[in-house]
Amino acid sequence: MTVPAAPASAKRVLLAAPRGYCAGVDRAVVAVETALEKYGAPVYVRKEIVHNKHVVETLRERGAIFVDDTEQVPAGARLVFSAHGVSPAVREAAAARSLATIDATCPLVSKVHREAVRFAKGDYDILLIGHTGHEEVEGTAGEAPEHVQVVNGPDDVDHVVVRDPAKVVWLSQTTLSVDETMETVRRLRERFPSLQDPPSDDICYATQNRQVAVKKIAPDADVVIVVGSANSSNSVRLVEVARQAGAGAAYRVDRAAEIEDGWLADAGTVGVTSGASVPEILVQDVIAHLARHGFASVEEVSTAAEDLVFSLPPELRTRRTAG
Ligand code: 0CJ
Ligand code: F3S
Repeated sequence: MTVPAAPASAKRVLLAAPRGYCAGVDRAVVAVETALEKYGAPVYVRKEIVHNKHVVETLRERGAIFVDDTEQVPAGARLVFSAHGVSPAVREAAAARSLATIDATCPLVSKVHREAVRFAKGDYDILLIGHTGHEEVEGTAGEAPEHVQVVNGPDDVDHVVVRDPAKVVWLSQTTLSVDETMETVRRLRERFPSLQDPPSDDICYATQNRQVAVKKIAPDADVVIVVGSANSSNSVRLVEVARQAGAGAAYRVDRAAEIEDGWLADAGTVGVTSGASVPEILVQDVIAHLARHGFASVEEVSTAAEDLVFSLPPELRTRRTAG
């Protein structure tokens, strides 16, 4: 599909699709909502359930208490693990406090955990491409700390030291830039020609689809606005991908009020997208803001259809009565 050309004078919005919530985020947010309904407030959540300010504030108002550590949760209370996953050490710490845990880890993150466990059992050196300090990376690395080393990107490759270059595999965080990760892998393979690939893509379908969609609109956009929070890896990657794909400029905002008039002053076409942890209401607020600034025409540019849905964690599934 080609992006329709705009008349020279028209101000328009190109709205990327897919954008916004992925299956794992939807499941995690609904898990906290359901836990609040089922057990009543408070429900404790370890870290931000997803990396979005609006989501966290809304759930906090409804009775969720966000903590950094299991130590902050009263013994015996109910604790939800965030979509980004946790290490076995965190699970053990929760069990030691007799916490009733609900695991909202995205199944696609759990899949990477299983890969790490499997390759560690085979005594591989595991090169985990991802961002040091990100919760997902801490959780995955924590499955096999003796075998995993984190590679932060292409410039980190020269620092990698392995025991046996013939027995090395790369895995990755689910929310990275596909292009940058392929460059990291290319450089790793230059150093370790026997480098093994993961059994399947670790960068998830939602991350990939949102990057493909923003690449489609970016070359025609004077400005791309990405809705997402500053700590949302996949949202920040969308800003970078938009710039690399030819957007005149690209900015991240948490909400419409953060859009600066100067960004729009000389723009004819504004691209809009959102990260996987971003509720659609925030995008619609941006669309309304742009309409008030003369960008009344909105064309959605779709590069994929998504219909994946994950079932809730088992503790929260409603039982069907027989009959
Ligand atoms: O790691 C994940 C399971 C992705 C969750 C959705 O996005 P977000 O913004 O909460 O997290 P990232 O910082 O990983 O993109
Ligand atoms: Fe899961 Fe990917 Fe979303 S790993 S939480 S489907 S961004």
